Amino acid sequence: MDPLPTAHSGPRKKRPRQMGALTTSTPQDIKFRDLVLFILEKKMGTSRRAFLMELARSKGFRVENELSDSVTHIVAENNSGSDVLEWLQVQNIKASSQLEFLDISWLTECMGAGKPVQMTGKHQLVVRRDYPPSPNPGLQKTPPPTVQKISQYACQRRTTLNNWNPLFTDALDILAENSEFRENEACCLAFMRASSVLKSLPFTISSMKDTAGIPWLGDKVKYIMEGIIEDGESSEVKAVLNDERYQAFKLFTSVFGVGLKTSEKWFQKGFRTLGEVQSDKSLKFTRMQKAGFLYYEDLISSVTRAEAEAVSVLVKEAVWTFLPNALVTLTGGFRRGKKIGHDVDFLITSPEVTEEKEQQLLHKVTNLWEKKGLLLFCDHVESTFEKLKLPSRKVDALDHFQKCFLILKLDHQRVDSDQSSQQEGKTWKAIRVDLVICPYERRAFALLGWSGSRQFERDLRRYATHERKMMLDNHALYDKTKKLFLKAESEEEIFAHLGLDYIEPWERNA
Ligand code: 8GT
Ligand code: MN
Repeated sequence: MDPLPTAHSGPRKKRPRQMGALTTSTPQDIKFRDLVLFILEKKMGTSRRAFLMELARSKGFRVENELSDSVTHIVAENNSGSDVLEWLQVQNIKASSQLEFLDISWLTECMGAGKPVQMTGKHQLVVRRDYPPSPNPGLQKTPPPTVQKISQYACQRRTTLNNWNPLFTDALDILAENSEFRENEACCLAFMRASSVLKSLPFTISSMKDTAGIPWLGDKVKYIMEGIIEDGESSEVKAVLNDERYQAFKLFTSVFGVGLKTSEKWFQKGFRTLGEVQSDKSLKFTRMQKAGFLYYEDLISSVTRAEAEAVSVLVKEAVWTFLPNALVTLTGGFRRGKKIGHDVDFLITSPEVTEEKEQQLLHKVTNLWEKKGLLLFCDHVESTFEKLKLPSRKVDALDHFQKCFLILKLDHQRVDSDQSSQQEGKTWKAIRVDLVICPYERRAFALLGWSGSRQFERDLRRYATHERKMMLDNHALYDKTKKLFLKAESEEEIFAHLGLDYIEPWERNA
């Protein structure tokens, strides 16, 4: 997770995307810095590939010779999405869910236009990423004849990473993000809820008839969906992607430590690129933002599961040096089965530990890393946890446990089958890591809260409040009718208290 906004210039939720390189490290002739292309040679041939690469570069596109983490778009000819995925698998490269697979027709149109053109359904080589193909996908593609009632709450739906409606959900996610950038909370929530419910469907929507009975699809959302069904793309989304404010905010918030407030300030000052921001002498950067710029390239390239596992080993080694019986659990997106993430989140807890020892642990761990030269950035947040405080009513409440937001130096050598974009001479990658420590008796609540997704968490709290007259947060569950705290040793017990069927972590990708 990311630190929540503070009263001053605190960072907000940031999703570093693959935004291309910083001005300093890319040649002048790259015009479109937020795309990094890789052209697949398979079925295309060496000379045609070389010709296309040169052509694209001459038009200002960044084209990589090798497939690396920074690549955002793979362009292929005469290959299906599954062919490309298979090729990646043979190369032992994991496809990130942010990687676009595109047909050559997209590149040809871009060359014609002299700039990136909007990707539509006809360009996209559709494969279901993140999950192995199901044995009989044909059976699932159409809506089941008797549609079960779909709950308005994400915590009553099972949402795996097997998204059957990426065309719609990608569009809605962009619109939600744009509303967030414009601080239009109601709109943002509407788009997020719609996207979330579509992610839980076990079939692809192919006509508006398929949307009957699906909650959260308001008029605006339906209008967008109709556009996509008719034209393979949404003109609203297209307009957002070309919008100056959206592009600038997207770029600015991709820097660790930069949230909406800072982005707004930079945008108002007329800045549009990171190079412009960095070269302005009057701006003051926070320690976090300085680190964000310093490790920008590493931080925008997604963390792979192999990297997360390697970080996990580092964290366990350090924690167990001081508390050998501590439990260290990988949480966040990786616990939900995601193959990539923007950071690595851990929950630490230990039975039979004094409050004092617990309070010191994270400091001891970061001191140890500092001595070893592994700590690139560290921000400790002390605990404000009080045992008797009622759970927060807010769905996006801050949690009160002690935590630290870090950037660690991860040696490539520590990563199994490392495929990461090893820059020449650089033997490590900067990785964002969050550590949270909680009292042992709170571990089930903390684990549930830190496993996400954010939409799943919001709906769990909303469900507790509105359907059960209970209050749930990362620390506790309180029954308002009985006026007592409900204890839980496991996530299953929390679901049971709430009268919910248990939803596994990998079904919480709402
Ligand atoms: P990722 O792959 O982008 O890292 O996805 P993620 O792991 O799901 O998101 P995250 O931003 O790393 O957050 C991990 C989980 O921590 C989220 O699902 C969120 O519900 C939970 N979380 C808390 N407290 C806070 C908080 O104060 N800020 C944020 N951003 N997330 C929090 O429990
Ligand atoms: Mn995370």
